[in-house]
Amino acid sequence: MKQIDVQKDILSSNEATASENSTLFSQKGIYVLNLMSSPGAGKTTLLERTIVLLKDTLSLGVIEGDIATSYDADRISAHGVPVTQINTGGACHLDSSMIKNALSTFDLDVLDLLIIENVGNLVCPAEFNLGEDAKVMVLSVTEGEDKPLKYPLMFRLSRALIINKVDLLPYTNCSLEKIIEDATSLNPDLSIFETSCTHMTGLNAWKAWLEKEIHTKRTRSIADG
Ligand SMILES: Nc1nc2c(ncn2[C@@H]2O[C@H](COP(=O)(O)OP(=O)(O)O)[C@@H](O)[C@H]2O)c(=O)[nH]1
Ligand SMILES: [Mg+2]
Repeated sequence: MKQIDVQKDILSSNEATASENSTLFSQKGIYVLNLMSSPGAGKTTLLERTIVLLKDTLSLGVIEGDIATSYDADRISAHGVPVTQINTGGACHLDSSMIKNALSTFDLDVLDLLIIENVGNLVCPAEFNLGEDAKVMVLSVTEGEDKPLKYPLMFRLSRALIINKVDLLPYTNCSLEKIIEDATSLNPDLSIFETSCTHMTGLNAWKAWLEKEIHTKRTRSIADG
């Protein structure tokens, strides 16, 4: 019996385009985040809060990935930030060629920070690099403390974990300590933030992390010429 490893081909072609995207982002001096979580964890709300915190000092752009609708793009657009909606029509993740195609809708010469909100899913988005500088994941406390060990890849590959909806902790049996312990055991370098996007807590530490990331990339590109 002959077997063709389609998965491997898809992933290696995705890597090639991700690498092209990454080179373009570096040439243009754009820092890029790939924001991932299960549906409803609070990605778009976090994005809206982040936009308010940063839009006076940085030029922002957003790519929204969803299976259907432009609901999230409409929420971002209300903040006056350039946004492009990608509808995957069923696919459970974004891939690097979708991002490449969406880039023509932005003025890349003026952008400092591009945030990509991936399709809500704790599995597939982690497998597809988009050319981003960092993967960041959001986990809300209502999803349960068992998620790091059940969905380890996303926790392993992310640079930062935002534990959101901490305002709801009193109404759940979720242990923040357990999430932090398990996530750190999978990825000791993970930066962890505890936030409530509705009560506006924990967001300054997240903002400071992001500003430092952007600054570090800029300093590195200047040093590299
Ligand atoms: N209680 C509470 N609700 C939140 C918080 N962040 C987001 N939400 C709510 O969670 C729901 C899903 O949020 P959304 O940002 O659309 O999640 P997404 O699907 O990951 O983009 C919305 O009703 C938000 O208002 C939070 O920190 N606390
Ligand atoms: Mg969303």
